[in-house]
Amino acid sequence: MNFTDVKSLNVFADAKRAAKVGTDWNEARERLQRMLLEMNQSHLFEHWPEPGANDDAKLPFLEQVARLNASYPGGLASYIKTARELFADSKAGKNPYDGFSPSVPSGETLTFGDDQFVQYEDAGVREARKADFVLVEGGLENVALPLESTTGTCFLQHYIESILALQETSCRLAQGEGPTEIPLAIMTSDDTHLRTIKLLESNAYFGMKPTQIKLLKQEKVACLDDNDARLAVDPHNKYIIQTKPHGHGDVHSLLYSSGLLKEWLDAGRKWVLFFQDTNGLLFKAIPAALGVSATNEYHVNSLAVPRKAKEAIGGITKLTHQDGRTMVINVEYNQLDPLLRATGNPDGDVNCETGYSPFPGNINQLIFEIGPYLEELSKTGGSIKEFVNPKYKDSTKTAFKSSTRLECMMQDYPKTLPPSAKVGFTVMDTWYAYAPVKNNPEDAAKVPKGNPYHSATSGEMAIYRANSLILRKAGVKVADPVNQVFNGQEVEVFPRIVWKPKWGLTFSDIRSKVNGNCSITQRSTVAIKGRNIYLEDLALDGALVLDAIDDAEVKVGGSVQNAGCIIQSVDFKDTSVPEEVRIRGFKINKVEQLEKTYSEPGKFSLKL
Ligand code: UGB
Repeated sequence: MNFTDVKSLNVFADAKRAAKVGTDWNEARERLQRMLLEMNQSHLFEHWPEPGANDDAKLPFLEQVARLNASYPGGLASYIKTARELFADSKAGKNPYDGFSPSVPSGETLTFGDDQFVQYEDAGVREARKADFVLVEGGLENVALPLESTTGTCFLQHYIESILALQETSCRLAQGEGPTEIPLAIMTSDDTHLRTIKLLESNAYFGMKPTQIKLLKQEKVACLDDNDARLAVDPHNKYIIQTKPHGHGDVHSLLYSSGLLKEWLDAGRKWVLFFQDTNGLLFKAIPAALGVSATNEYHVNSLAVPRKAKEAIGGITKLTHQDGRTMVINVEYNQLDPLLRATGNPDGDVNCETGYSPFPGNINQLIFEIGPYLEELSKTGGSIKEFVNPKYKDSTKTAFKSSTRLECMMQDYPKTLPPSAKVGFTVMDTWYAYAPVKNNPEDAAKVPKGNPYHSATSGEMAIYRANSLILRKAGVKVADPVNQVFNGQEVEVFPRIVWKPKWGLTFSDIRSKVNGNCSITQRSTVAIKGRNIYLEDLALDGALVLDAIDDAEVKVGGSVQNAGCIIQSVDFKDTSVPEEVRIRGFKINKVEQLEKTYSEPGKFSLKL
């Protein structure tokens, strides 16, 4: 077969079948095939039998090519061209930050609970009704996993309830002026789309109106086999092109092309808040961070935490070019070390005298002002600077260990902004802002000593720790933690204190709900589920669950002592236990707990 002749690649020998798919489709197919041949992709057709043979495989193959072509700005030709350029740069060892030298930027640093923090929280809550939330959820983690096992609340439920709590308080403060709902967009992928719909539908959208939530599905991109960007076919089926996720950077083009961003702006909305899938602490940081954006009029605000050297989070860095240009941007964790070494810091990514990297760690929680954001996307269409990360077989850098693809990251958005853009960042303490669940038990146990585990174990313990420390700041006597090892990870175990977002949206909210002399012992558990529950002179040594409808105001005091809930170790290799339990290395055994529920409106006083 002559591979330069597109006609000879005709799929259908059978004229009837060709007619069925239509002339338009056949012409489009021909254009696509011609493009692929011109782009040196004839290997895709080398194994094709005669026209008419194996049509059932050829047709879906061409449909996949058409999808890949349509979902990438500029089509596959542009994808292949960019890949070739990036592979050539990578082979030549070109530093993407050539000409720039890094330094530590200065940004807003917050201290939980001080006066300034409370003021920012207040400003943030007022502004929240004009906010839109965007969850990037195209990766493999699962927002259906519980963020803690005391109540079993899953990540998505917690996020939605937090947004609803913000909405309720913010709209009440605005007294009916302006928007009354906070929308949530979720970027899914083929890996997560259906399961997210199922999770939402089977839980009545966790209390949100179905119309408030929009799902935007990102498409995967084609994998590439070599420096010439030859499209990689599946080793088990040559009629399928291998694909992989393009990265969370897709969120910008999807928000733009779907028209959602414009819709939000037209409805009088002002902010977009991006967040990632499994950080159970995040919403403790949101009100103050939004307050910082509003007060400082930041077009872009990145949330950051102190970063341990070599921790797998990017470093917020000031880059100064030889020509005088500067920008404050995330330098990804795998690029920070080589950049530092190449610019006169022979030790690379290391901790300074504080025990942390001097560069704040990017937690990829970004707050953008919609107006300037949409204006910028109108110029770029939302495309974000891409990069490649091929793993070479040897130092000749000619062959890859496995196929790779172009990737893009949402935090790279400010890279193309003009110097006039107001780009800032906000550093918060890790204990209340960042505890993602990214590592399985084996990987977590391998994390360098002193660096965070980022596992289901540490993620859950971080919730109890944060809530304990917050209650302490609010005046409650919360006992010290004990150290325990689960799945090979040593963690501090604080009392298991959890509350619904509507109970404690901000620090001043929480402070107003605890009074007198309250105390909680280390072995205790408390779950607060009602908005208007007030703790006053409560001594807890055991387990207590409090629930009340919004119209019931309940004052709870006295002393509780019972056998409580006991933490039992579980081995992550024990397959008789469900995975969501095994990955944390423990389960909670509810031996004895006191439960009080108020389902009638009114004022109540409960003396235990
Ligand atoms: N995600 C998508 O929605 N689509 C994709 O194609 C890929 C991911 P990872 P990683 O603070 O935790 C990021 O894979 O590599 C979603 C930042 O780049 O967990 O750990 C996915 O569902 C890094 O600078 O990202 O690194 C998830 O919600 C640092 O900030 C999110 O994107 C780090 O996160 C992140 O995906 C962090």
